[in-house]
Amino acid sequence: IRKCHGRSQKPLYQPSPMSLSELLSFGQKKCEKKSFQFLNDEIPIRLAHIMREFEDLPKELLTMKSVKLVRSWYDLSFKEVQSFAEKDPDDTKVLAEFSVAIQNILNRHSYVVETMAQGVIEMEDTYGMDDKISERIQYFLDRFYMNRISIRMLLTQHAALFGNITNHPRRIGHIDPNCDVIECVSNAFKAARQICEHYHMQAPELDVITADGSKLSNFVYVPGHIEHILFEVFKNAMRAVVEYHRDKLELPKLQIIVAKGKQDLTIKLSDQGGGVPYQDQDKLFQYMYSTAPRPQYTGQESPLAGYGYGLPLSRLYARYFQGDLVVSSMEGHGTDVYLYLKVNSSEANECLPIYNTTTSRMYEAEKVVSDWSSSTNWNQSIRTYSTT
Ligand code: W6P
Repeated sequence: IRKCHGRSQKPLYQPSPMSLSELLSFGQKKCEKKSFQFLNDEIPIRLAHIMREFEDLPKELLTMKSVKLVRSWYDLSFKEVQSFAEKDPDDTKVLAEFSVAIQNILNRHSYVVETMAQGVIEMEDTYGMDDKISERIQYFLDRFYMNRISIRMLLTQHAALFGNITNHPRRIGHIDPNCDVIECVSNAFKAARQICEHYHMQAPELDVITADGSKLSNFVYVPGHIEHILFEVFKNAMRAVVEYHRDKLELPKLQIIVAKGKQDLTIKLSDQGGGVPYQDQDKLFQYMYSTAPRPQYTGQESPLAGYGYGLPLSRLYARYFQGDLVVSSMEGHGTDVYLYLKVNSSEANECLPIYNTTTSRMYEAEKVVSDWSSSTNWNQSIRTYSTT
């Protein structure tokens, strides 16, 4: 990233976050040339920011072969997009080549999450893992995967709008201007129930309630993201219920409540799966903490389940458009998960990691010192930095 300051003192080459409403109106214009020009500027910037951030990772991680492989994909894709910088946007042949290049990039990066996860495992096996390294990697992976979500959103949007894929009648690319949340709930539930029944021979039922006065129409969102998140949350809830009520003939139902207010559309999933101790609730969102046995890595399979990345990634999908995913549990009873989404598409701005000096300091922190007598998961730790 060139450190280049214009007269405005604003560094150049910063990513431009788009809101859902901007993405929607951009998509409705269906101007391939405009889209080409935007992506031509924006994709290299987003790639460059995260490629620079790689450089601050611990050497122990950077030398792992899976991590090197992932970086080589980013290098290649950066060069591929850059090669269009000088090309004529009015040439339809250029636009067609660009679409092919985009599809190649999407395919090349299909298994980035699994491959990075493998890299973390390789490092752990070689050097071990401690809290400091695990915290740094958590920080990086959240930013790295958020960056990836954002790039894939833009690229798949272009591919859906201008490729020869048949679109859902209502949708503009992946955005549904009248997103049917109840249908998302139902699709995610059915998919999760299939998996649960496959492994446990039974699965809890579901009650869906819409809060009084909630008119769920005209909600602009990406149904794929909601279904992805709810699928993960349902799998966790079902597993908890089935395991907590082992050998019982009847399982307590899951419950979904959907409410739409002025700001938030909230989807709450409640299970009676025995809950999670308060101490352990943060661990649900940690990449380096997984009770599941490690899956055999083949570089082929797509389910992430075994890596335990489902919940941290789902929270990133929720946060991507300024929402959130929050777990609130009662040990001995059950768990509530709240998925918060923005009602107003103009407030649903992409949440993007940007690389700057604060970022690099996050990786330099020598040790974390607590200013409370026992380590808590609610206080902000103070970082110390070496002066060398
Ligand atoms: C649990 C643990 C969990 C995580 C995410 C969603 C639901 C649940 N239920 O017991």
